[in-house]
Amino acid sequence: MPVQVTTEVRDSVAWLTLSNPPVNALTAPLIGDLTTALDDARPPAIRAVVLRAAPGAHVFSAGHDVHELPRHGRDPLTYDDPLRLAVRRIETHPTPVIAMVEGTVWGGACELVLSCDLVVVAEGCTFALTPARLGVPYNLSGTLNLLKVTEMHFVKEMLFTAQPIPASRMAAYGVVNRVVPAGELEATTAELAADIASGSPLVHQVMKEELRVLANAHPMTPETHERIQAERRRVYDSEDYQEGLRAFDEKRRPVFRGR
Ligand code: YXS
Repeated sequence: MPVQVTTEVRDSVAWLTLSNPPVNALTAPLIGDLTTALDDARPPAIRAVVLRAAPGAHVFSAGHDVHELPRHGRDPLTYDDPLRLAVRRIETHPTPVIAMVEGTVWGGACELVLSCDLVVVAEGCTFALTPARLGVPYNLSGTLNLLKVTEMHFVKEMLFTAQPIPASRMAAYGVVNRVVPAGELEATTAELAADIASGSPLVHQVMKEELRVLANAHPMTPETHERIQAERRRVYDSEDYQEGLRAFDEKRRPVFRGR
C-alpha cells in the first residue's frame, strides 16, 4: 500500500502531505503514516511541521473513513480510534504544527486541523462538523477540543447544523489564524514556519505542553464520565446510528427518527 503521508524537509521545516485519494479519508493506515512522519520530524533537526493536502486539493480531508466506523454496538470514537490517536499525536508533538488548508474539511478532519497549533487557510475553504448528519455521538475530548478553540455558540452552530462554515466566519471566531488568497497560501505558511523555526525549540516544546495541560484542565467526576458514556452508548446502539451509516453508503440524506 502506498505511503499516505509524504514528507518534504525545507530549512528545518517538515511539510507533511496527506495523500489518500480521492478525499484523504482518515483511514487507520493514513493515521499510521502520519504518526510515522511525525516521529521522524522531531527537534532540534525539525523546528516546525506543516500539515497539508496536495496542492489544489478540492477536499482537504473527508474526515474519518466512514467504512471503518463500527456497524454494531461499539463506540465509534474510542480512545484508541485512529482519529483520536492522530489528534493526541499532533497535540503532543514537540514542535509547533501548522495546518495549511485549501478545499473542504469534513467531520473528524476538522478536529484534526484544529488540533494543530496554527491554522492557515485559503479563501473559499470550508469546515463542516458532521456527527449530527451521520448519527455519530462525538466524544468528550473531541467536543472539548472544539471548545478550546472558539466560543460555545459557534461550536453548537457547527455541531448542530453540520453545515459547511466558510473560512471568513472561522477567522471571525478566532478558529483560524490566517485566511489568504489560494495563490498566497504556501508563501504565507512558509513565512510563519520560518518565524517559528528561528525561535528556541526548547521554549516552543515547553510552552506548547503548558498550553495543552492548561486547556485540558477540566475536572470531571468518574460518575459524570460514566453517565456521559452511557448516554453515548444509547446513541451508537440506536437505529439512528445505523440509519446514518446506511444513508452514507446509499448516498442519500438520512432520516433520523430519534430512536
Ligand atoms: O462512491 P465511491 O466509492 O466513489 O466513494 C466516494 C465516497 O463514498 C468516498 N468518501 C468517503 N469514504 C470514506 N469515508 C469518508 N469520510 C468519505 N467521504 C467520501 O469518496 C468517494 C468520492 O466521494 P464523492 O463522490 O462524494 O466526492 P465529491 O467530491 O462529490 O464529494 C466529496 C465530499 C467530501 C464532499 C463528500 O464525499 C462527502 O460529503 N463525504 C462525507 C464527508 C463527511 O460527512 N465526513 C465525516 C466522516 S465521519 C467523521 O469524520 C467522524 C466520525 S464525525 O462524523 O463524528 O465527524
